[in-house]
Amino acid sequence: MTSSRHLTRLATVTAISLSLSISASVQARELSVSTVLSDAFPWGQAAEKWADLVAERSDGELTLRVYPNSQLVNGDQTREFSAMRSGLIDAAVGSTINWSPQVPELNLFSLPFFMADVDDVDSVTGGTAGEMVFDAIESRGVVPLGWGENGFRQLSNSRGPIDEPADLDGLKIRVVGSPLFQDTFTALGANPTQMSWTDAKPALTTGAVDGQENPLSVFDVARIDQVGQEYLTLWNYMNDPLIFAVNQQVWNSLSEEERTLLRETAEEAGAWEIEMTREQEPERLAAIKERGVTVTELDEAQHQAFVEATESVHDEWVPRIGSEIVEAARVDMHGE
Ligand code: X2X
Repeated sequence: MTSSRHLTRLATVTAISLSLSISASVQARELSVSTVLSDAFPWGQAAEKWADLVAERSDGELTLRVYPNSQLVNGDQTREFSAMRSGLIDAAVGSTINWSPQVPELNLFSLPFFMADVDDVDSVTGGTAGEMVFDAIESRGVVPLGWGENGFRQLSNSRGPIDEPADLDGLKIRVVGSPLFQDTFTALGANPTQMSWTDAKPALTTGAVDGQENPLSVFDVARIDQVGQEYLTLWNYMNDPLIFAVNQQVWNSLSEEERTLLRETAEEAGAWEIEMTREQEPERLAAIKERGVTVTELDEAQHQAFVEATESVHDEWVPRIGSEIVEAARVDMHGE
């Protein structure tokens, strides 16, 4: 081959590969995904898993970029849903609690002592009530795709063991920024203070608050015991499911193939994360005890006292959630 022909071929090859990479970069699309917790926690791992599956199966043509620590909403996790609805963020793996100010139906999961165990949770998310919750989300401009799980939320504090409502009397408890929590902890005689997760750890460290509530995975990974939370009550008062979702306009702009891909991978990543979160709970509890935390479990009578003390929260919130959806959840869990 003469050198000039060689050069021409080289130029052609270069031009072809250049145009290929240009067209690939034109087609490739990146969606932002917001999460509150990073991949040190199962929640963040759920989002990363989703991103991995999408990248793998779309051959890199559709990618998800995870932005943890509520950074896309400047730490204000209760604005995540609005930001997704308005298109400031494309997608999220978010908590039912954090989205409940905009989607009141999501308070279903926060009704105290309504869902007793993971079977109840699965019956609701996989049942009629779960579909109604997804419809409620969709009617507000966001497309829900699948479920994950932050976990059953347990109560910790720095003062002493809690095994009856009177033990909460006057305790300052950090709660998430959803009004239902204000009512639950007020009904229990505590002094609830709403703040974001970003502000929670500093407030626990300085003693500005006496206690908080979060799943075992969060307590364990964030080392909540190291900021003075030495007492932990396992009361399973509510479960905090996660939802994988996408902004409606973004969804409309995707091909049928891409939608199927996003939905299937969200379901898969969610199922993977739910199983992992549940499987890890015993070892997490053991690790927490190992670090010297006093763990209190409630007997039947003690549990019942908490149930009764929070009944007024149901009276107040069932109409706001929608009595049909609450009834549907009851049927999902316990039958007609
Ligand atoms: O803020 C919390 O407590 C957390 C991390 O669990 C949620 O985002 C609901």
